[in-house]
Amino acid sequence: MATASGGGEFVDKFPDEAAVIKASFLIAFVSLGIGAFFGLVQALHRTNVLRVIDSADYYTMLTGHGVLLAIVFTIFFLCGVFHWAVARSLDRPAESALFSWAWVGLMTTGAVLATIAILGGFVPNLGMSADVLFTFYAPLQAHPIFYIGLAMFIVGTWLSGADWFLSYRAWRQDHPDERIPLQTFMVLTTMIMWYISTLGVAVSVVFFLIPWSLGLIESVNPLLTRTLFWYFGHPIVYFWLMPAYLLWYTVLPKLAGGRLFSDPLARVVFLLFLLLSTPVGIHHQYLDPGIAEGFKFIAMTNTMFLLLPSLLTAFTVVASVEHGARQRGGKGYLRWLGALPWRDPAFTGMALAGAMFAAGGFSGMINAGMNINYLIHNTLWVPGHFHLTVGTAVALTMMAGSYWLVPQVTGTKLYSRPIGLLQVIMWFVGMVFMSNAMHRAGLAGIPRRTAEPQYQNFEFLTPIGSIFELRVQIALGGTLLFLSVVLFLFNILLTSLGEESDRPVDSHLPEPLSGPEGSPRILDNLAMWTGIAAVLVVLAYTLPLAGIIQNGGGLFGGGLPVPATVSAGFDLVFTTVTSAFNTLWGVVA
Ligand code: HAS
Ligand code: CU
Repeated sequence: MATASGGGEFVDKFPDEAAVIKASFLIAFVSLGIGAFFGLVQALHRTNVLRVIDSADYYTMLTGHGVLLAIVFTIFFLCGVFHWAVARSLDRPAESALFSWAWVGLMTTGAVLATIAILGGFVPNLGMSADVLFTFYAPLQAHPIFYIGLAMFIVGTWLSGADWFLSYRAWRQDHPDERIPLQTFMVLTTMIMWYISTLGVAVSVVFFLIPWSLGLIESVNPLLTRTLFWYFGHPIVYFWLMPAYLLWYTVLPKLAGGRLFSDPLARVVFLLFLLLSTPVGIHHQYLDPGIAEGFKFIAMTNTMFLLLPSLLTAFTVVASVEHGARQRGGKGYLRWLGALPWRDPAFTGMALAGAMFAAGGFSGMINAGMNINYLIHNTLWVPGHFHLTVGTAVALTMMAGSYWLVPQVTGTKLYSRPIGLLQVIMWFVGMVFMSNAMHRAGLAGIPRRTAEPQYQNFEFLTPIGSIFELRVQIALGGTLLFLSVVLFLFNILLTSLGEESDRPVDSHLPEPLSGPEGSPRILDNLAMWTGIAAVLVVLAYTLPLAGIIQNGGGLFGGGLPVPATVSAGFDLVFTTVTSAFNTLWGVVA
């Protein structure tokens, strides 16, 4: 990692890349602003504190909130960070600036089209709407423009990955024997995971949802489009998380005054995500009829294995931060925490994001248990979980990271560190209120995805506190979060409009304490890991998909309703395995 971009600002060394990164960040931040505003309106509406929209428009807003924040903001920011990471860690510009602008352009056009289709929902006469939420599976149907926009956006991300692979290939020719620099390794493994997982949503959008919304086919098999969505819908959460992990592994230790504890461990973590992110999607479908319990059980087991890379991350990143604190004179079992640079908004924001992720990971473990999931599925618990994960571990890390990254690509000085610090703390406090109350509301049975959670003549009960207090916490938390975004955008806007700085950011990233040299070279064999990941996906999905197609009236549905528990696919495996076992047993005994 060492001296890759040593000397001078990133923008001076890689002006073309800096321009692409700035454009990606700009689109990310505009989406963040609009999405956060929608979030505020929803939080106040749901809690009955302030109602400025019709309840019917709530779903239009909710879709805008989800798509703009969870898809457009996160992924454009990812593209900016990855573009930065590849250029700096390979120490070379992209192969073709034109190609980079092509993916920025395609993704932007796609995002704009999808947003227009969503916002169309506010204007009934327009005949265009996409109130399908960010989980856009059937039977909800959107205007074709929404799906076409999404398809363009995803193809754009494929091209961005190609851009980074091309850089890597060119670098490899000049450095035939070197280990892949860590940041590039992280980018490439994440993109391979993305290629594998987006195949599911691409098939769903291109073969089913677009033809169906255009009226070319009469019906779809809803469970099939749901399953294809979740095939992609779980790995996308790690696609959001990996840029945050990239920053936690390679930047946070430096900001803490230390060095990454172990480079090989970081590689293993990213490989585990590549292997395990996709064959778990069915954990979003524990309550779907039409998928046999056995497949759900397999998805649960895989999900529990998938906790490992995050637990390893908790260990490695905290150890690296502790190393930093001790370098700064920190002592004791926990007293070292006081020696960390808490006045630096980039550090504090990322550290608070990590701390909240520990809680979000915990609620994820609860979601993942098949039986406990029945308690919380479709309740406000789930938004509580994902506002800690994507909404904090990812979003807060991205905002905090911006305080360190944006000045490197603009060449200007961060406008205000104190405002930055206030902003990240405000996010933390707002999220403590909101996510805690959402989790508790979920346990009381309050549903998610509804403008009218209060229902008439029905009273929800909570063992501790009161429903009123939960509503107040959600409204207060949501308001603080929105104000935090306003502060962030204000700070970044003034940073980018500021004068050129003569004191560049200290962008040098120190070598890890334990480098890649001693670790097996097989870790860098990307083709092999891709092959294994593909095999795992085939094993996890072939039979469930076959069952869904067979029992759900074929590829395009329209048949009989899906039976509640039967799955021919699983029965087939089960009987084959048991009869094989019996035969084998007969031979042995
Ligand atoms: Fe999840 C639902 C299970 C992680 C996002 N999840 C969702 C939805 C979203 C989402 C958006 O099994 C809702 C989708 C919808 O609309 O329906 N999730 C998990 C599990 C994990 C997990 C097991 N989720 C995430 C991440 C997300 C995300 C990451 C976004 C980025 N989730 C589920 C399940 C459901 C679900 C079910 C379906 C629920 C239902 O019924 O609908 C795990 O990956 C979590 C592992 C994490 C840990 C924490 C490790 C701690 C770390 C902190 C390090 C500390 C630092 C601080 C850096 C084990 C790494 C250092 C600083 C110092 C000062 C020392
Ligand atoms: Cu998941």
